[in-house]
Amino acid sequence: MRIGIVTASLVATLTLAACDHSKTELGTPTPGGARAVAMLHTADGTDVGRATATEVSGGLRITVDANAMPPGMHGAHIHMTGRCDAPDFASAGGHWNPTGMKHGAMNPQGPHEGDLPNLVIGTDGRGTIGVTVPGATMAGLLDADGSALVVHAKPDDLMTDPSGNSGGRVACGVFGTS
Ligand SMILES: [Cu+2]
Repeated sequence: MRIGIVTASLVATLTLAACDHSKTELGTPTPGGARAVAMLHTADGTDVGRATATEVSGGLRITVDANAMPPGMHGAHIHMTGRCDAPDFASAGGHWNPTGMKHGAMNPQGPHEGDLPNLVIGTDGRGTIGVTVPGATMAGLLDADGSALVVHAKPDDLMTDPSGNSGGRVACGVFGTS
């Protein structure tokens, strides 16, 4: 048994040594990192999935797991205010943009920290996003007025300020710790 423990700790040591460069690599999981969750719902209150934000090296890891949504591409962003008042979710405000950039990953003056890749919903009504947002912090996400994950009716062109021509807001969820 003792040999087993020594072997396990040796493997752990070697693994740490081998991955030493990862300390500064964007997106590396942070031990004990905080996590926030947003339950997504439509204007009529239907549950359509969830989003998570997790502290990682150099930023926040954002995931979206959506279901029962219309197939196709939908713009998805973190918006600046943690309020999802139906029917239009305008209460969530504009995109989370603490660094004062323009909208879109393809915009030379972008992106907003809240800009995410399009959410691609399949014929089964399901879709996911998994992305790391560099520079984003949990303290910023969960500031005094919070933040929300918003899914739009149309694709985000990832370029046109302020919201990529992504149309109306069809689902929304307020980030909170759980
Ligand atoms: Cu949006």
